[in-house]
Amino acid sequence: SEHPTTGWDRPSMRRCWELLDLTSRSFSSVIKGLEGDLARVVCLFYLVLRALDTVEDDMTLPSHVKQPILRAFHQHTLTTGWNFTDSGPNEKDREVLVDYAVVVEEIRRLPAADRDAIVSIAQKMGVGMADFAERAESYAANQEKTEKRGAWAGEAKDDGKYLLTIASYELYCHYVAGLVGEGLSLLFAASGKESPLIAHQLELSNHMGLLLQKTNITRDVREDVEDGRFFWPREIWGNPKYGKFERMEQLCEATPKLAERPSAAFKEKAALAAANGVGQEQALYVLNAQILDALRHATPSLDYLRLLRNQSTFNFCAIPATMAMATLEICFNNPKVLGGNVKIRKADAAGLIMRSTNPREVSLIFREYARRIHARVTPRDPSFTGISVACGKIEQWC
Ligand code: PS7
Ligand code: MN
Ligand code: MN
Ligand code: MN
Ligand code: MN
Ligand code: MN
Repeated sequence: SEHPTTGWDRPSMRRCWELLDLTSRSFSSVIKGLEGDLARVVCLFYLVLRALDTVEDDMTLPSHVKQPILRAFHQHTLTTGWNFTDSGPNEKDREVLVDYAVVVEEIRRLPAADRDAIVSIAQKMGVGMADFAERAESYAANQEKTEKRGAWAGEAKDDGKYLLTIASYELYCHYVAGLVGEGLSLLFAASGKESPLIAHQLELSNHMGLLLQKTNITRDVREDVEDGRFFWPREIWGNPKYGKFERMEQLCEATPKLAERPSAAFKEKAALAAANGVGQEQALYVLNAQILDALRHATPSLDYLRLLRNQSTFNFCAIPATMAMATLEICFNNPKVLGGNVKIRKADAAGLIMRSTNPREVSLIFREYARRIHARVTPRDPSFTGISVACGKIEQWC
């Protein structure tokens, strides 16, 4: 029979487990694998953040609706009966918001330490998302004016449409993923299954979140650009050592959409782009620079994993991390990233789930992917030295 504390006896918690399966492609099984109560607590944390992210992602919501919801989401999370039914019909996870009252009901039942951790992370994340969304909004309002500003110059302030600096890219990733790592560490410590010290390893848990988020943002570039979302920082893609990109959209323009046959006109356009320094070869240099930037988080993530003592929390953290390394490896220098979405093969994913059970094995997996990237970088690539050094460091870490 089910462990009583996982809440199978309550209709509201049953619905929450269903919502987890409906909305999570990668986290549902690792969350269910957590020991005892931690599975239920992390499931609820996931649903709160999934709901918040659905509001953030909904480009059909006007700013005067989106802004206050993001900023007060932590309060809604404690308000009995609260829900939100106005998400755009295309939001894939809108059900979590429509049924949010069951999440609220279960959050209110949690021990205070768990509830406070979840609510305070939701507050910080919601405010961070709102701040970034506000920039995009002010861009749309002043579109002409902003587009006339110079290209890559390392300006201190983001212009709204694009993230300008690596620092602002990291701040955005901190809000949407570093804070998840921080919250999970708080919940691990509160459960007593991990040392209380893990809750204070904010730098390491942030690195772990950034490894995952930067991998996701790098892999999803085509889909995100087509949706009008520009997460790669101009400090990387606008750097003249890779090409002559003035708009982030140009990174995908010289590559046909995956599974579509390029027309003669398209090929002509792509050749012209190459001649102008904004072709596929240059876009791949930018992609590889994005991957190099993500790889900086690999060794600190291994350090974080080494602090874990519980088998179920270890698996929960290690599986997404090895998946991220596998994703960086298939994305490296791969034109398919610019044309659409690449995914790890099912069998490879299954192998990683089996193997990601102890720090030594995980270090070996990281080393293997680092070696493969290392072996594929060419001296022509402006990131050649950087990639070699970064991969060498990962290969030496265990
Ligand atoms: C609470 C497990 C383990 C110390 C909803 C796990 C979207 C990459 O492209 O949904 O939108 O489909 O595939 C997860 C650190 C966060 C960071 C972030 C909460 C690791 C809201 C996950 C997941 C910290 C913002 C999934 C960062 O991407 O993206 C729980 C340690 C949610 C973790 C988002 C992204 C997660 C993400 P897409 P996905
Ligand atoms: Mn996803
Ligand atoms: Mn989002
Ligand atoms: Mn999203
Ligand atoms: Mn994504
Ligand atoms: Mn998405």
